[in-house]
Amino acid sequence: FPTMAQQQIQLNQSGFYPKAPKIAVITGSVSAKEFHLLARNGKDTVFSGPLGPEQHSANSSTLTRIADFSAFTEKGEYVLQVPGVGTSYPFSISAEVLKPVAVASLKGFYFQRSDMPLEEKYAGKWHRPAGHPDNIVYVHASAVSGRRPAGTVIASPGGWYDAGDYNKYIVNSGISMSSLFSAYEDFPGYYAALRTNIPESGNAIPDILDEAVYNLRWMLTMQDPNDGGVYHKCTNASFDGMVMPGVTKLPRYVVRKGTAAALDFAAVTAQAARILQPFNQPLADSCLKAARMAWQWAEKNPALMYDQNVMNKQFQPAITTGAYGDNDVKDEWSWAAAEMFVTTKDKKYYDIFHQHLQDSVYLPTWRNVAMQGYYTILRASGQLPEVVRQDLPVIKERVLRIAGEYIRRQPQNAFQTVMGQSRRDFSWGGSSVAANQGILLLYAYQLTKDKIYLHAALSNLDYLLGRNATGYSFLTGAGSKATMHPHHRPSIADGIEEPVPGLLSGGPNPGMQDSCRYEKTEPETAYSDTACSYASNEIAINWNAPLVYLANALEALKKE
Ligand code: 9MR
Repeated sequence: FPTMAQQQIQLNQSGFYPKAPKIAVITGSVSAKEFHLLARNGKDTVFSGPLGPEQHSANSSTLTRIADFSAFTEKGEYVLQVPGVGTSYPFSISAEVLKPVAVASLKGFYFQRSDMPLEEKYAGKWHRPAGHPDNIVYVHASAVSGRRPAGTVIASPGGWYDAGDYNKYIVNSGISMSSLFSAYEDFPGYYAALRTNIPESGNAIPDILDEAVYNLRWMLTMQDPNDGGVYHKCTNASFDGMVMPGVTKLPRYVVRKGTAAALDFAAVTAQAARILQPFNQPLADSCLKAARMAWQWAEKNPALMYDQNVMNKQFQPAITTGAYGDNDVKDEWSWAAAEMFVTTKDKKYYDIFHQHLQDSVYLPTWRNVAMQGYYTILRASGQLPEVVRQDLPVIKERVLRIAGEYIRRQPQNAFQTVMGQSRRDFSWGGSSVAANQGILLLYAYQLTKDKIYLHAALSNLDYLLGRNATGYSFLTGAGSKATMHPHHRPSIADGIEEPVPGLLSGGPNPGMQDSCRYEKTEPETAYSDTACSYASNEIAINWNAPLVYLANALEALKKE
């Protein structure tokens, strides 16, 4: 059990890169004026510094004081000591300190695989039999069409489970795949050498792509080959109980085709087509064909919104699993157009992207995906024709404006992270807000080479790994006090004390839409490390994916 002092001293529990900023946040009322860094034996003081002034957090009643030991750069094992408080968790300063986090976050996807056994040599003590085979899936009444009339059965095997539940949703797969593919495209050399010990490790394809292809093949089954439309999800009618995957045998359905699903699918398969070209030409070709068909379907059905409540009034059985409903698909058009253009170089797609440049652009979420297309255009900017280059200043300016705001407000945050500058950062899946802010800052860094952005991105990884008002590391298996009871069915049902590793909890969410026990309820403290709490402690692929990007990008960039 952590001591009182350990619970008062919030820091990245994994540790720090030697030359990077190093900050611990002392919470509560503290009278000491300085802090000390001690060698792990607790005897030798290697560094001392002044504690910053007391700050009142804007997101809770927490008081903080900052201990900044960035000036200390020697590798080793340490504890931080504050007179009158005590000593922190032990942590390391080393160039390798974040590598396990980077690898584990990607390996987390392997543990979400649905239809294959997780063997002990890859899954360790979390090995388990295969889950839902999804080789018999009913076309739901909301999704029947001419060639697939009522009663049609299709196969839709494979893919990752979305989260703590056992359903598979195209919209959420869309942004998750985009984050992983973009991670690869931005750092191909780094990922060529990254191994995560999955069954495909050692083939000629980087592990991150092998992992993504596992889900891609499922996504391809979600397209109706007769018309190019894409089903919104492959799901039970209602959520499974808290059991291991594959235990329940409830019927599975593919549900209603929609515009968001078609465009997210087009974006992912278009990106896959160009990335997989050198590794698997036939698969790349299939992806491009699928992307074009989905796009054409969307052109014919440009605003078919998924509204589960309306659907359930018309069709049986009622579907009550995750909705991922969105009533604005402008950003999906923008993103899909960007991916289609960069893969095909066909200017007709660019024209659509260009039309949407007048729209506002936001930090990426499953509902707001335009920024993913901005990133893709920026990445491809060196190879773009002149007409396209005219828009680049606008795209850069928008990314740099958001990043600039983050930097400007960071010092006012009582935890000095970028995460939490706005109360709204704390919402369902807020951990993905932190990770996506980090990614945006890394694009700003690549554009400017100004290290202020790199360091700000790192501050949000610090947030996720412990420098926050809850004192938890939100990544299972990482840190002295990490999430132990995520709302994740395998972790609940497997009888193993430790949760499945490498999964990112959603984090504080003052909405508290579950009715679980929360000890604290303010925006940055409304977190319940209980299996019950799906609103603050579920895990999800669209939260893990930006963490994969962020942690691995920092690893790839650490020499800079
Ligand atoms: O991440 C989703 C969040 O933005 C929504 O507010 C919430 C309620 O609709 O749903 C979240 O997604 C969940 C999905 O619906 C079902 N699988 C688990 C997802 C994470 O909690």
